Amino acid sequence: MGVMRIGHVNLRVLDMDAALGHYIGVLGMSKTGEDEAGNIYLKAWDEWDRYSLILSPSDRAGMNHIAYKVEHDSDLDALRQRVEDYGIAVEEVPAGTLQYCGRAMKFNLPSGHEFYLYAQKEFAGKAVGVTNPDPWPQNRTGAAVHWLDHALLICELNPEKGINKVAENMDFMKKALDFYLAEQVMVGPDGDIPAAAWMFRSSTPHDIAFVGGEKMGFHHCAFFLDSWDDVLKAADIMAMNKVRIDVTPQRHGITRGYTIYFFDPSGNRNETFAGLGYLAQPDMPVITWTEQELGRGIFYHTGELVPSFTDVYT
Ligand code: M3P
Ligand code: FE
Repeated sequence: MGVMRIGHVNLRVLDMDAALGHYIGVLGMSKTGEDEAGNIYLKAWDEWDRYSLILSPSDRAGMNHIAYKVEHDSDLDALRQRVEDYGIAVEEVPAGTLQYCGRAMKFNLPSGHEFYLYAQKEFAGKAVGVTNPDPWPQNRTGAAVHWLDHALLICELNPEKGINKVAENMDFMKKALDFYLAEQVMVGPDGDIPAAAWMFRSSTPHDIAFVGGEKMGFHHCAFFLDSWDDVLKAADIMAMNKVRIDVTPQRHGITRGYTIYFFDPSGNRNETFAGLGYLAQPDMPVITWTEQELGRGIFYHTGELVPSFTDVYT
């Protein structure tokens, strides 16, 4: 079936102890590995693969790479061909290059973001097991996020200079990797410039999103929670732990998710994403947001764009 889902993100952090306090203590992830370079590997309780987050020590925040898991090893060769036919160079890296993973295909999205496809990652198992499991683990801590849900990447958009990396990424993801478009934002006097896109391979409204900005970067990665109650409690836990909250709990118009935006101690933005949103299917009509209603698309209740939200990213 090709790409199944988001596999992991690799974020750079300035202070590893502070980062672990955030991702383990506040979000409730578990440490599941480390390597000689000082990278720390983490998973959420309902994930079965060994990790969904790699934290790398660095002196500047941001994302090193993002990786998606394909169903079969043979998908890697098929997709490599498709990506190369599209005109993007692919490097095959041997097993273990991505720690605890099999061979992987590495390339850059048209926007420049480093992207991996892999088929195999060491199995760790869900915290509740698979035999007569409890609905959630009793020993969970913090917000106890269930899994890494999606990431949003900022892509260079400068219509005056004819640069639109959102449009280029949309085209590439669709044609080379068979992603489907769930929602888009169209701007400009004629409403014909794609400025943001939410795309999926699974059945949720997005597995990846692209938003136009001044320069490429990492806007956020989001972790799944079940319900609105869980989102409220997660915000309580963040407040108890003095986490810097960017946007308090509310609803997205786009994707219908229940959200909180907040920062890890290095300034990387995280999100909680709760609710199904809707069942995304390949034949679902694409949802379009106009420039006039963009505020409501992002923050449905106020309908107001918060400048810090769109301008601040790593
Ligand atoms: C989401 C989402 C922006 C919109 C973000 C939307 C950055 O994060 O999960 O639907 O404009
Ligand atoms: Fe999001």
